[in-house]
Amino acid sequence: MNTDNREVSRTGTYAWRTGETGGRVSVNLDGTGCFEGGTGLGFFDHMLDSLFRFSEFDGNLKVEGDPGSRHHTIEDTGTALGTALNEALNDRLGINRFGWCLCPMDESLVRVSLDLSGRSGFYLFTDERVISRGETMLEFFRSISRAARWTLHLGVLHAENRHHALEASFKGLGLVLRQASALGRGSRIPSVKGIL
Ligand SMILES: [Mn+2]
Repeated sequence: MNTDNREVSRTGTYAWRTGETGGRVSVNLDGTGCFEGGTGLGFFDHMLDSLFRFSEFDGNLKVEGDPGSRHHTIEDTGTALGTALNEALNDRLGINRFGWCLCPMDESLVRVSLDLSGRSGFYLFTDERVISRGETMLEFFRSISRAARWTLHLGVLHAENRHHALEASFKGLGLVLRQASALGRGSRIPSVKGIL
């Protein structure tokens, strides 16, 4: 076994085809923030571009979405990306594990806290006047959290504009992913249990 994690390529891929959507995705945790491809949903692609930019991961995504349902396209893209990220994180050896930030965008302020724990969870606090619990874009955070096996707390602390609040959420997730996935602990598993 190679215990020098810097020599292990931290990449993941996933391809899928269901009755609703299909596609393939590849990610590289040690990238430069370059995002290629898309889902055909302009606003969602803008959000994914922000996520990759600030995580400094490289991503290539080709999704044939469900023309009848944005919900299916967004949810399945989250599952695919999460599955690829889980593969790229491998045994999670040597990572920081935790990441957190307060991310502003104009009047909106979002708190993002991430634990690459190996346990799936998504917890939401939100200003329901602007981002309701039924907001379709939130399906992405739910499905990626499930597939990537991480615990994510998203808090929309203040918002007056949906676009700004969502963009701060995606940028914030990028920032905390960069922090939590960064290598800095040699060959240690960052858990007292010894496994993530
Ligand atoms: Mn924007």
